[in-house]
Amino acid sequence: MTRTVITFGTFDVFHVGHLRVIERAAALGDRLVVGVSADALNLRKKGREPVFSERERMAIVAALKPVSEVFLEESLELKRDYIRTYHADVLVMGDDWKGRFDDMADVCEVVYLPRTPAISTTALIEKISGIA
Ligand code: C2G
Repeated sequence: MTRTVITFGTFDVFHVGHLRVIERAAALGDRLVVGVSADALNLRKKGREPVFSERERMAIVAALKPVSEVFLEESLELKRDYIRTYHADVLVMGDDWKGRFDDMADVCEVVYLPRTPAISTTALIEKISGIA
């Protein structure tokens, strides 16, 4: 039986922390499906537009070797539907989301992975803005 893993993220200004979580998520199963958060969802959630558009972010994530399939995550509230649609056996999230999706445990296993320290999209944007 194929074990499907699902994970979600914005993956804006793609960096090694993003790569590591995707690699570790993929290692938990046979097939990794990634929900890339929509521009509109980001605007609602973070109050700013991502640097790269949803189409660009999806193209980058889809090109990664450990990723089998990508889709657009339109709402945080639709997690249960996405898990069902993609027949996910495991939901993986970074531990900045620890506890937030425990209620999905009735439809799949829920795993929180530790974040890669000392790197974030926000810090990168600040660093690059300082150089310009
Ligand atoms: N991440 C990580 N280490 C970092 C930075 C990010 O492991 N240094 C992980 C996050 O924990 C997350 C993934 O990379 O699992 C994507 O991070 P973001 O792009 O910041 O995703 P976010 O905006 O939190 O969107 O449904 C949930 C959302 O779509 C998650």
